[in-house]
Amino acid sequence: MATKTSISSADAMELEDKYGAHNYHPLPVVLSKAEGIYLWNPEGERFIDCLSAYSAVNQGHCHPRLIKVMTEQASRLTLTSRAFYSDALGEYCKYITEYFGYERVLPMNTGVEGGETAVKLARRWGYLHKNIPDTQARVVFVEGNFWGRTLSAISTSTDPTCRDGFGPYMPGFDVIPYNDVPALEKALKDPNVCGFMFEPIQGEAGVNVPSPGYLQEVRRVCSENRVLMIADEVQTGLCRTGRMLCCDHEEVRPDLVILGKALSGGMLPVSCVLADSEVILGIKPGEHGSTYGGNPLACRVAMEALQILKDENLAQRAEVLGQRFRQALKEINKPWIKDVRGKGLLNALEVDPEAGVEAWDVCVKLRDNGLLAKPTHDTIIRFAPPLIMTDEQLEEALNIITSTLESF
Ligand code: IF1
Repeated sequence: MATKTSISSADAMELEDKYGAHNYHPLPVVLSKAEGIYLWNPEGERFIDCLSAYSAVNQGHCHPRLIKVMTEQASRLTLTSRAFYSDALGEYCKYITEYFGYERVLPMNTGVEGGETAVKLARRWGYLHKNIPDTQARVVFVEGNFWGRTLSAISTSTDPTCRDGFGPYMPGFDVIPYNDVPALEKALKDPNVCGFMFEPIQGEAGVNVPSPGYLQEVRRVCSENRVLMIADEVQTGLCRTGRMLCCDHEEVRPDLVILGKALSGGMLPVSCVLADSEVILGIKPGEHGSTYGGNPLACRVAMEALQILKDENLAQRAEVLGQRFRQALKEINKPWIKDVRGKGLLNALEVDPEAGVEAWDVCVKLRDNGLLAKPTHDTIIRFAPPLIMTDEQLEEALNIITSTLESF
């Protein structure tokens, strides 16, 4: 049971409203305790988490193994900066590169820092290995992309909410349609293109699953044009879609893989770029980094978070549970349900905007019935529970979702 905290939900929301930036519009629910798939508010009410902090807690909230490792390391050594060595970073680099089959890793903190790092690595590779004239390197992105909130990231965005009012924008980026191989072939013919960065399933855009074979075609076109294939697996990676990496669904090996979110199982921000030496060693000492990048606490927690994914067979669990989830939602016969789609436990229900049912209202009702999900782009409800969910817990969640959807 949740322990009573000193502040009420109402007070917590009021304080945030009065003293905080208004850069979010959260669902009106306050969380004060979490364990596994469950969240509690200060009043002790329990909810099933179907967002997983946007896929950052694939291992479940407050996983005991992560708490143990984090507590032990935190009481020993948390941060050295990269001015000195630590006894954890080398071990972590070996572990994670062998885990994913890449030669090297560049450790950062947030997912968007991983994306920025990937763009810098690709541009540098273009100058060193593709003879692109200095400052002329281009990276191609896709419509509907989301890779964070920095000025580079929003410079590639096609979402006015992310982009408008923050110009001027980063040059050297092109945007083409997603899931469009002819458009990719045309764009990558430009000899100044050094990289193509994309999500193997677009999360924020609304769980956009590309056509079967798209990932293999991306691999082919990138290889044929000597363009680095950069997979942003910050949200789709780490077992979320039913494979260790989403690109594994088509046995495709990107040149760069960006990881974040569940890389720490929700303990602290940990991200990285995985690639081979020709790419990663393009950045020389002192040319890139961050205060916390590769800190000992992050290294130990990330190794444990990755080990849990394997020990608890979470890719297979996501695959099996996801199939059951989509099958159950597809059986709900409502005219306002436009689509149910996804892979593994990254799923979405799309509401028909003409049908007079608001996704927000559905999410508020789900909250009242004890389950938390959040709409994206007004009409799409993303369902992404922690991957550790048991069969019984899935049925519990489906009972709540089904009864709630039936009530609209
Ligand atoms: C917010 C969205 C999800 C990501 C992918 C990189 C990043 C993200 C594929 C950057 C981050 C987060 C950001 C957070 C909400 C959430 C989100 F709705 F914004 F788009 F998940 F879909 N690549 N996504 O999804 O990672 O720097 O945040 O660690 O900004 O509201 P980050």
